[in-house]
This record gives sequence, structure tokens and C-alpha cells, in this order.
Amino acid sequence: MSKEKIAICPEFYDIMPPEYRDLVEQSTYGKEDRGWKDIGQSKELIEEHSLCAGCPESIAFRYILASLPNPEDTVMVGSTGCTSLVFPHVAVHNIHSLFGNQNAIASGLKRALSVRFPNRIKDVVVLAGDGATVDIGLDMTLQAWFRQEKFTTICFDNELYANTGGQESGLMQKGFVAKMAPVGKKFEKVNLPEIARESGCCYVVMCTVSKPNLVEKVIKNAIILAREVGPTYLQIYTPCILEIGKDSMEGLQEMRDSERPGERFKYKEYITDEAKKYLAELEASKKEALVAP
Ligand SMILES: Cc1ncc(C[n+]2csc(CCOP(=O)(O)OP(=O)(O)O)c2C)c(N)n1
Ligand code: SF4
Ligand SMILES: [Mg+2]
Repeated sequence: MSKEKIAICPEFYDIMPPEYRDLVEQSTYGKEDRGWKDIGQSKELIEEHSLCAGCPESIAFRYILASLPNPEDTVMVGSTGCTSLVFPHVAVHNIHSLFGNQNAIASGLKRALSVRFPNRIKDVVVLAGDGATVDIGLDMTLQAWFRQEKFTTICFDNELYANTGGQESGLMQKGFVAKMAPVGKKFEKVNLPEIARESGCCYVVMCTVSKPNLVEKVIKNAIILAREVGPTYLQIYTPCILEIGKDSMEGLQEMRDSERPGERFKYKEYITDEAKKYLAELEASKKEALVAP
């Protein structure tokens, strides 16, 4: 579990792309306490991106990648949408699945990795948009949770289909008018965190990315719990600034406004007793290891 995994064979060092050499020299792979604070000083596993300038998905990606507890043994599964634009620039193994199939792919992958590497921790993390998670992929999302597949599902909720120009999604708020949904949403935003809880997820969080330390905490909790306890689900508000008519500097304020008390992205967390106990035991054993001679 270290940089050895990405080390370059000395004979090829000078012909490798500078980005790769940079990754080998500056990545936080193998660092025990890696987290969002590494961003800016070390390689945060993302070079560039082709998202719109100021798109909150980009900073969400940076926080998530910087917080993965085990990046060298993590496989991310993406789906079509704006989220998928980032994956080609990410220094973590990833699979692009057919739109909506991400949780089915992740189920097979996690099972195969457990058989192939029984003594090694292998994390699988799905990251897809709301259209992929809640609309077209809902069946796959729910069935993975029903079967208690041990991986984390992250939904970047921007409340519409951004990549195809702004169609209505199940997570869109009631009454919202989008470029390709001119009539306005007639139904309430689907309460997916509650559905996730009912469907067997042991840890469910809904939040924005306005607070990087919070994002780091929930990412680490979700991935660690998914290894041993059961499926975990994070729904993260990453507003599509283009579709809601904000400029590139306004994404952060939009997230802050939407997480106020009574607003639809007010922090929400659900954790089972078993998951709580698991995290508490882990914390206690870390403290014990620190004081041990
Ligand atoms: C099987 C399939 N159906 C439909 C599409 C068209 N399509 C591409 S992206 C997209 C919407 C993505 O919305 P969402 O999952 O919310 O991601 P966002 O772009 O908002 O990040 C759709 C319908 C496709 N590429 N493949
Ligand atoms: S269309 Fe919206 S979600 Fe997609 S990259 Fe642009 S701002 Fe981000
Ligand atoms: Mg979307």
C-alpha cells in the first residue's frame, strides 16, 4: 500500500509523461492521514478537468480523491454525465459504465476483487449523477443495496441532467424550470437518503461540499464502513451553476444557502448502531496504538 504501486521502472523514467512523474513524486498514495489539506501542496490525483469553470463538481472531486483512504487499491465506477468528464484525468483506477448500470458493475467488481485478493483491502466507489443514480439506474442502485453489496455509492446531485442540457430528474426540486423542462417539475424531490436507509444502507449522508473537512470525514466513514458493515450512500449537492444561472464564482454561496436550516440540503445523516459501534471501535484501537510503547 504505497507509492511502489505506481513507481516507474528506472529504464522508462525519462520517457514517461511529466504528469506521471509528478504523480510518483508528489502523490499522497500510502500516506496514512491523507486528506483535503494535502490539496495544493501535493498531488491531489487530478490534473485538469473539462467541467465548466467554477463547477462545484470539480472541487467535490478534489476533496473526494484527496480523502480516499486507500487510493492505490480503489476502483471508482462512473456513469455518463458531467461527472464522467473528470475520470480521464484521475489517477485512480476507474471504469466507465453504461449510463445507469454503475451499481451493477460495482457489485460484480467488488465480488471479483474479494475473490481475487482475499487478503487485501480493495475499495469500490461508485460516483454518478442524479439522473444515473435515481432515474435510469434506480433499479441497479436499489438492488445493490438490497443485496448488501459492500461498496460506497456517491451521487453528485445537481438536480437535473446537466450533461444533456438540463432535463428534469427525480432529484429536481418541485417547481423548478430547466432549459429542457420548461413546464416545471410537478413532483417533490425524491427522498433518496430515506430510501437508502430503508433499502439497507448502514450509513447515509446528504451534504454539500462547502466544508472540506466534513466531506473528508463522510468519505472516509462511508468507505471504511462499506468494507465491513454494508452498503453506504452519500448524496452530495454539486449545483450545476450553468443551469441555475450562476457565474463561476457563485457555486460556494449557492451550496451555503442550500444547507441552511429548513433548506433542502441541510446536513442529514443516518447511521446504524452496528456501524456506529464499528467506527467507535476503530477509533479506540487507533488511540491505543498511539499510546502503545
Ligand atoms: C444508456 C444511455 N441513456 C441515455 C444517455 C444520454 N445521457 C447522457 S448524460 C445524461 C444525463 C446525465 O445526468 P446526470 O446523471 O444527472 O449527470 P450530470 O450530467 O447532471 O452530472 C443522459 C440522459 C446515455 N448516454 N446513455
Ligand atoms: S454543465 Fe453544470 S454540472 Fe456540467 S460541468 Fe457545467 S456547471 Fe458543471
Ligand atoms: Mg445531474
